[in-house]
Amino acid sequence: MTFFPDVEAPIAYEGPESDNPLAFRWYDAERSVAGRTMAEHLRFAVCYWHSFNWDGFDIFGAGTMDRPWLGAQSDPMDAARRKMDAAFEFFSKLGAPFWCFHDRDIAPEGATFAESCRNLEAMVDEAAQHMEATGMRLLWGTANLFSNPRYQAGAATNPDPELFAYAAGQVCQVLEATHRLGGSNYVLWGGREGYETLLNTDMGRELEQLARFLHLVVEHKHAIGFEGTILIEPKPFEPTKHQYDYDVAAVHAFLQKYDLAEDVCVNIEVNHATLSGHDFAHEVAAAAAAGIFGSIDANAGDDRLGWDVDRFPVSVEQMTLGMYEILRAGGFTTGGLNFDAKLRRQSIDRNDLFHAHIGGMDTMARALLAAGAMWEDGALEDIRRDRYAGWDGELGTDILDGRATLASLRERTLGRDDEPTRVSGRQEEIENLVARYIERAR
Ligand code: XUL
Ligand code: CO
Repeated sequence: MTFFPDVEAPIAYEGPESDNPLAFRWYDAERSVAGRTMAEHLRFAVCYWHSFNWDGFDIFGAGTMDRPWLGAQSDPMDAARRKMDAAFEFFSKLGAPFWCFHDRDIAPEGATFAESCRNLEAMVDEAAQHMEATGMRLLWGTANLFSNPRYQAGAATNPDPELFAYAAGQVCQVLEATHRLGGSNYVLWGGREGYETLLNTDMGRELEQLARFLHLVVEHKHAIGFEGTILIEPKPFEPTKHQYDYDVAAVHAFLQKYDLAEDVCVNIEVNHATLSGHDFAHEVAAAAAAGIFGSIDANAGDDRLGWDVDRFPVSVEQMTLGMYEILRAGGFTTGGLNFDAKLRRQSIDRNDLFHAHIGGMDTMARALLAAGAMWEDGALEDIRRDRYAGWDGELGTDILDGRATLASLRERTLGRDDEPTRVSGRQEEIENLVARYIERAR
């Protein structure tokens, strides 16, 4: 059975002059940019949840979309197999090399935990066969610790240790499934790891629990020989009023306090960055500076909406600034660009899934071209180097190497009767320079 009959496999690169809506105009997988192919730089992944589990329902109304693989089936496992057929048909026709899933996306929850585990194992077998047949790879797996009502008060941070134990069992199962499928990373998004009201919350205790949970995950990763990266996905709020993994800086402080910074990195989501009052580039730069940069959920928010709208990325400028920070950080190792993005509710045709991903991939490819050219020319790095040049001189190294004291610096300053020279920060000139790179990216 074919779910996407209108699309030939796989979507082809036709170049910027093409008017074919079902072709790439910028994403040319084998094209070399700044020392790697576009495919190697971008490592695109399609997410299962928004693209295959969602029929367009929202809190005000029912599903709108043409999603035959979600149609009623008497057996939930038959339904899961059908959905997986649709997903892998789409993946291989799109030509993105990776996919990502939650356990509950691919396998139905059973009446008991044991039945849920059996369902997941059976669907992991199916996934392994699909991956073998299509050459698809797994960017990451994750456990859904937020949808079932049992997790209403969180998972690791739950006031009841029985819930911690349940969640630990679930993560154990999904980490092993991810390992079996050759996943490059394992992601933990704390779907309800936060609080609704401080009035009933013991924050210190909940953070201790969360740290213990992460240590258990890291220990099990080593026990089973999983070589992928463990990633935390920061998000400031939604669904809870406050989430502990607020932003990259909060996650880094937490990892350091609990001695986890060597073992855990971050999966940065663009819309989560904007919700936390930062932007995409800031969060990547913060992660790189902290040495915990891992992977990206590539999507976009909406300037006027304060919730997680998960749009497909369309702004080359926003993405260029983020891609530039990714290149500065040395590019992806195990990470990649996962489209944790969903269609708008009125985009009801099956082919809209292709248009959305093609647009997202082309946006990121153009961003890579602009960022790659800036990086290769060293234009911004030269400016940066000049700006900090003093720190390589005698005074700068005396301070940084600990030879100067507060008092010796006072002596030095008392000895001068002029003011330090002020120089321009050149912001507008640099913004124009970046604009030229974006305009000329070809
Ligand atoms: C929720 C979100 C999740 C994670 C995986 O905002 O981004 O889909 O990416 O659990
Ligand atoms: Co995400």
